[in-house]
Parts: sequence; C-alpha cells; structure tokens
Amino acid sequence: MRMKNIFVFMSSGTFLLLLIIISFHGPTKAADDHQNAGRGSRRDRLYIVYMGSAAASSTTSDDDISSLRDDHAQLLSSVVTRKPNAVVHTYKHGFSGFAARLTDEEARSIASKPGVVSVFLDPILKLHTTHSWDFLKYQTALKIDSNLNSNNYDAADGVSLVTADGSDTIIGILDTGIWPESESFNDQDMGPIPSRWKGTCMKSDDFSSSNCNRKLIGARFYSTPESDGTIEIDSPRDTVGHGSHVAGTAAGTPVSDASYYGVAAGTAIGGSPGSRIAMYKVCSEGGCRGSDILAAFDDAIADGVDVLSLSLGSASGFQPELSNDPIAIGAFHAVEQGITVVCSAGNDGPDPGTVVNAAPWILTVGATTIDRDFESDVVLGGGTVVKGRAINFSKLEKSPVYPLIYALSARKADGNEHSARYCEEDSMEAEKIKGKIVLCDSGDYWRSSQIDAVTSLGGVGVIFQVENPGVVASTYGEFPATVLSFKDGQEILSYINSTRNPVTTVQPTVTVTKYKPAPTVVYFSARGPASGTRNILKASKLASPLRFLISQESTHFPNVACLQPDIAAPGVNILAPWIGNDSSVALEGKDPPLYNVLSGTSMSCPHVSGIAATVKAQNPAWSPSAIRSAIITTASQTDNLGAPISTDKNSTATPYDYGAGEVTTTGPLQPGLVYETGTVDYLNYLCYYGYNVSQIKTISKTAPKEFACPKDSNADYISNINYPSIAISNFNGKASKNVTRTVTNVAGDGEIIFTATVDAPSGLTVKVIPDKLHFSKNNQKLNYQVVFSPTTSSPKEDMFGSVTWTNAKYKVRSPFVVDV
Ligand SMILES: *[C@@H]1O[C@H](CO)[C@@H](O)[C@H](O)[C@H]1NC(C)=O
Ligand SMILES: *[C@@H]1O[C@H](CO)[C@@H](O)[C@H](O)[C@H]1NC(C)=O
Ligand SMILES: *[C@@H]1O[C@H](CO)[C@@H](O)[C@H](O)[C@H]1NC(C)=O
Ligand SMILES: *[C@@H]1O[C@H](CO)[C@@H](O)[C@H](O)[C@H]1NC(C)=O
Ligand SMILES: *[C@@H]1O[C@H](CO)[C@@H](O)[C@H](O)[C@H]1NC(C)=O
Ligand SMILES: CC(=O)N[C@H]1CO[C@H](CO)[C@@H](O)[C@@H]1O
Repeated sequence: MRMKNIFVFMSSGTFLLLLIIISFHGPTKAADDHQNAGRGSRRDRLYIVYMGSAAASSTTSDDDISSLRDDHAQLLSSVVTRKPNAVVHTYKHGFSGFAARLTDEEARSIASKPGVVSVFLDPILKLHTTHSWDFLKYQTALKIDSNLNSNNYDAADGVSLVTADGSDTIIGILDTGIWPESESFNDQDMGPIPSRWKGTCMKSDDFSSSNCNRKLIGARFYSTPESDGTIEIDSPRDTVGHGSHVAGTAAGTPVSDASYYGVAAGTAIGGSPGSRIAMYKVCSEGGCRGSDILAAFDDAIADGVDVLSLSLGSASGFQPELSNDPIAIGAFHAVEQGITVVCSAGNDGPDPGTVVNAAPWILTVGATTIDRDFESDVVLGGGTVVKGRAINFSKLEKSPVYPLIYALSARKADGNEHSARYCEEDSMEAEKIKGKIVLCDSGDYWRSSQIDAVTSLGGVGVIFQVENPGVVASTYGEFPATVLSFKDGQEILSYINSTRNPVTTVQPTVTVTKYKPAPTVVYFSARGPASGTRNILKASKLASPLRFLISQESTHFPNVACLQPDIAAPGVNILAPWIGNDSSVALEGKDPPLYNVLSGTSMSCPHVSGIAATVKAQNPAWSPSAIRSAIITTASQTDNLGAPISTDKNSTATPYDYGAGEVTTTGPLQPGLVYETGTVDYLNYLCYYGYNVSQIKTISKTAPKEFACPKDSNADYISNINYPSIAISNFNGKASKNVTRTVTNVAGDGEIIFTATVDAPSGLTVKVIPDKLHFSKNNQKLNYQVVFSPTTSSPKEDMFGSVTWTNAKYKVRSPFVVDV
C-alpha cells in the first residue's frame, strides 16, 4: 500500500531502525534478500539525505548552526571520498542535504549521523493532469489547460478579467519544461528583467540561451540518469506539453485567436500576464523524481522567485510522511524564505480524503468547471436531438443518414452479453456493425479499445452511454464519437425500438459559452479532509516518531491545522499553449496545434499561482501567508445561477470539496484583513507531527532560539494555528471547543471597524468574541476567539460553516469544519 520508501529518522537506536526497514519492506524485502543471498542490500539506489536548513544559513554565527553546517560538509565529503560518483545532487541554497546512490546499509548508517533529519528512497511523483492516461489515449498527449479569456471568466461570480498585471513578479514552475517559441511566451512590451533575478537559462542541443527572454527569464533542467531510464531529462525544452500549458496559464502573454482547431477560440492569457516565468524541468512523461524536485526548490530559492507552482504530486493513498515528502520539505524552506508555494490537490476525487500536497504551508488547489462546454450532439431520424459532449471534428453528414445499432443487437451468436453491450473486442458481428453508428455502454470512462473494436468491424461512429458523463470533454480527432448519460441513452434505445431502420448522425463539436451552472466542483478534483496516518496522531503523544513508523495501518484523520484543499479554480477543458511539434494531437493533414485543451487540478493550480503573483506585485512586502489569506478569504461560493456552487453529484459543495470556494481575481487585491501564519505556527505543527525541538531547530532556519514545543501538542492546540480557515476535530457533542485567531488590518484606511457574522449549521452554536474589531491604524493586529458549542448531544456528521468579518467595503470569510 505505502510507497516503498525506506524511511529513516536520525536516531541513536539501531534496533529501532532495523525494525522500520523490515516493516516497510515486509515480505518483499525478506524475499529479495533471500534471492540475492545477502547481496540485495548492496545494490545502489537513489536516496535523499535531508539535513534541514543549517548549511544553507550562511549569515548566522550561532554555534549550534555552524556545527550542523560542519555535519553537512563532513557527511558529504565522507560519502564523496568513499564513492566519488555517488552524489547526484547537493542541496545547499534553500536547505541542506544531498541525493546519492547508496546501498541500504549505507543509507541506514547515514541516517544515524548527526544533523540528519531523514533519509529516504527517491520517490517518483506524477503530473496532475486528467484522470487517467488510458482514458486519454485518443487525446494522446492531450492534457491541457486553461485560458483566462473573458468567455471563461465571466462564468465565475466575481471572477473577471485580471486587472493588475503582476509586473516584475517571478513565477517558478516545476514541470515538464517549456516550448519557448510559443506566442504565449513572447516578451513584447516587457520591461528589463528584475535585477534581483539570479537564475540562469541552461543550454542544451535543442535549447539555446536566446530561447530565454524578458518573459521566460529562466530555464533549468535536472538530469539524473538512472538505470531504469523511466525519466530522461536533457533539456529545458518541453516534449510533453504539460509544462508549457501550465506556464501559459500562470503567466502567458495575451494571444488573440488562440484555439484548438477552432475549438475554444478566444484570447489565451495567463493569470498574471505581466509576471516572468522561470521553468524548472523536473518531469518527463515518466514522472518526476523527488531528488530533482528538491534540487529545483533549492535553486529556485537562490534564484529569487516569488511564487512556485507545482502541478504534480503523489497519488492519493500513497501520500508520503512529511519527512520523506520532497514537496512538503522543499515548500517548507521556500515559504520560510518568503516564497508562496501553490500546488494541485490531485485528481483522485471524488472520494473523501484524497487530497495531496496538504502541508499547512502549501496553498492547495482543487478544480472546478468553467462556463464553457463542448457539445457534440446526436441527431436521430425524425430530427430528435440528443445532447452529447465531446471534442470532435466529425466529417459525417449533418443529417441522420447513417444506420444506427445498439451494440448488444450485434452480439455474436456465442458471445457474452456484457462484452457486446460494452463493445469489447470479438464480441460483435462484423456484418451488423459495418457502415453503422454504434451505441456502446461504458463505465464512467470510455476506453479507446472500444473505439478500436467498432472501427475494426467497419463501424463509422460511436455513441457512448456512460454512468456519469462528467464534464470533461474527450477529444476524438476526426472520429465521430460523443458521450452521453444512460438516461439520454434510453431515448436513443426507444427510438431504435420504434422503427425498422433507425438512422442517426454525430455532429461536430460546437463550443457553448455561458454554460450553466458554472463553476461546479468536477468529479476528479481531490477532496478533503486531508488525511494522515494514525502514526501521526499517535506520534503527538510520544517522544519519537520512529516508533510509529513500524505500524502500517493508515486511517484518515483531519489535518487539524487547516482545511484542504484551500481553494478551487478552473481545471476543466482549459485551452493553453502546447508544444509546437506534437503530431499526435494534430488533425490529419493539418499542422500540429499550438494550443490544446486539457483538464486536471494541474490546470487549476497555475490559475491560483498567477493570482498570487498579482497580489505579490501589488503588495511586495506581504508574506506568503498574507497572500494565501487574501486568496482564501475572498473566495466565492456562488455559481452563475446565483445558487450555491454544487458538486458533480449536484449536491451543495462543502469545504471538503472546494475549501473556501472558487478563487476570485479581484477580491485578493483588497482583502481588508489578513491572517498571517508565522514560522512558529508551522513549527508547532511539526511538534504535533512528532518532531522534537532539536530536530525542529535543525529543520527550520528561522526558529526562534527560545522555541520549545508546547507541553500538550494535541489536536486542539493545532486548531489554533493562525490559518485563514478553521478545523476543529473530535467534537463530541458534550464540551465546547474554542480557537483563537489574529487578524492584521491591511485595509489601508487607518481607523476601521469590522463586525463578525456567523453562518452556523444546525446542531452547533458558534460565538465570536468580541464580535466587533476596532482597528485604530493600518497593520494593527487584533485577536478574537471562536467558541463552538453543541446544541445536540450526538452530532452525526461533520459540520460546516463560516465566520465573516465585514464592513461597508470588505468581506473577510473563513470557512470552518467541525469534525465529529
Ligand atoms: C530528538 O529526537 C532525536 C531522534 O529521535 C534524538 O536523537 C534526540 O536525542 C532527540 N532530542 C531531544 C532533545 O529529545
Ligand atoms: C427495446 O426493445 C427490447 C426488446 O423488445 C426491450 O427489451 C427493451 O426494453 C426496449 N427498450 C426500450 C428503451 O424501449
Ligand atoms: C519535438 O522537438 C523536440 C526538440 O527538437 C524533440 O526532442 C522532440 O522529440 C520532438 N517531438 C516530436 C513529437 O516530434
Ligand atoms: C440539481 O439540483 C437543483 C436543486 O436541487 C435542481 O433544481 C436541478 O434540477 C438539479 N440538476 C440536475 C442536473 O439534476
Ligand atoms: C477559550 O480557551 C482559552 C484557552 O483554553 C481560555 O482561556 C478561554 O477562556 C476560552 N474562552 C471561552 C470563551 O471559552
Ligand atoms: C467547434 C468546432 O470547431 N467544431 C468543428 C468540428 O469539426 C468540424 C469539421 O472539421 C468543423 O467544421 C467544426 O467547426
């Protein structure tokens, strides 16, 4: 179940370490050892040795820190001396450590050395594009993103064209590289590169330094040749498309008349068109190496980016622990050094507890639909039109002249009924399919093998009826195919029954705008609550986290520091720049498309990164937490029908679905009040997680000298981290629980009064004390308490609501969840 990482904390107890390694590998490791007669552990594997921040902090003369810095130097040099070619990355700017090819034995030994926080096998993470690659075979490289053109954006309440342009902020993107020739990365009208930029434009065979410009100011790539060859990176150039798409969405220059062969036509523009882009290529089609991700974080911190955008992560169910999660580790150090880190929540929804990248220092983004749809309708003989959804370039006649058959009626004499209905290979009679359009059943997702089965028998088109047609439009190229619900499929079936010679056609795609309702939370968007393992909960009660890693049981518990995902943003059918030579998504006889349509939380994340960069441009002194707060507290919960935003199941969305709601573009520029989450808040979270104070001081560069873990670092304590949302756990219907929050006045109007309003569910009384905040000046901080009291003795479900501070001009809303 778990990732196969050996996970070793610094420890004095060899016995414990051994236990951990055995339990992580369980029977596999034992078998491995057996087979290799003791030689298995001698095989070199890529390990990450994480040593906190000490070596990176060159300005301090603190004795403890310099001795830790020596630890790093000594350890590294001892490894280099013994194995000259073993070290593949050295982390030294933003934090310290290294990645090296080591035997398990060596890794174990290094884990016990002074200054080492954790040692773990290099994990491979994945891009957060649409649901499933198999599902997307016909779209092949098809994973696209979005544009912020006005068509899309007037969908979401409060989301209008970006006004401020984010000029001179720098967005660093960890992804598959970039296609620098795209018009979206044109630097026309951009001023000189900000002088604080210290990054570089790395060269390779297909990428020269002239590929960088005043828009694309940096490009790096990370090559770690591994024997399995799954991830090969030798250039900053994008050969996948994902990185170019994400970069264009975050900060693309406006390009008019962008489209995918006429589909989704409009102006493609990034969320922060004035921002600069720095690409850190850490992924290829095979995935993204943790050791490369850490190297990119290390460089980006030194290069001087303002925002980091990561549309990638682990699969849900395989979330690594904090100490072996390269994104959590890298992000911690980036945030500590003033960089806002925005990550996708993952595409493993809609089950609860699927969100990844949920550490409380990360801004985690889920996906919603926009008000644009791609309709490819079915026309039946007699003129009835049944709505379908697809991107296709069908060349069929517009009138229904093609014979229509339900796949089941073409079943082979000895064939299986289910196989025939699902248009599986070898299940249908060729003479019954030839020349016809075939109605096929499908599960939630159609498969390309179904199309292959129909075309191989001479079928000319496919209509899929599926359980949940969802909202993601699949791309079928010139093949006439469309997707509709079983309910609409009934209409087609009745028609077939009603006539001797049923006929139909599949119409080419029409782009529909002003589609309602929008936004809605899309089915694939990963949901909260952020889960952790039981280990973590237990760890808070005992001194060392080591003991708990022995247990593999994993149950989910609310990440009580905050609600995750934090926010939602457009992530369905998004048009954005593509690599220029991808013939796999080209229509026959046409040049490859320059823009492509993709879906995923990968596409949502850069929308928020762009907005964060814009907020930063307007408020250069704001911390990452102030920027995050501005984005969270100004989210919208209403769709374009004026109703509460709903989910794919047509139920009202909760914070577990979309966090605070749909991001707005203008709200974050005028938040009124912000919640600043300080380093100490994060360190308290680490205490809760199970780290002790000496480990925490190794990890954190800015830990105050006098920092100590609270005596009782329980869930209630952690609910008090100064986060812009509130999460209460273990609410039992008997005792009240209360939390404290601190808000900073950033309204800029001097004296100002805010009044609290509460939206509480039945079963809960929520009181805000005081219910008025009277600020006498800008940047003043005031505290308040929220007391949650039960009104029923046995609440059965988690309860949701919000606390909002308002005055005539501002609305500062914090969602809450009470977990029972
Ligand atoms: C902190 O934990 C580490 C690893 O378990 C241990 O070696 C160290 O002695 C602990 N320090 C304190 C102050 O408890
Ligand atoms: C179509 O006819 C078949 C066989 O007569 C029957 O089983 C089926 O229920 C009918 N379907 C509809 C939608 O009328
Ligand atoms: C596109 O061009 C790049 C760089 O020249 C090359 O590495 C890549 O293989 C090409 N991709 C395709 C699909 O032709
Ligand atoms: C969704 O729910 C609303 C309100 O309950 C209802 O009016 C609407 O028809 C539903 N839509 C669908 C597609 O079921
Ligand atoms: C909330 O909790 C704090 C700390 O436990 C306590 O001092 C305070 O009196 C409580 N406030 C209310 C209104 O219960
Ligand atoms: C929306 C859109 O561009 N639809 C196209 C689908 O394919 C047909 C045939 O290629 C075009 O004519 C449509 O414009």
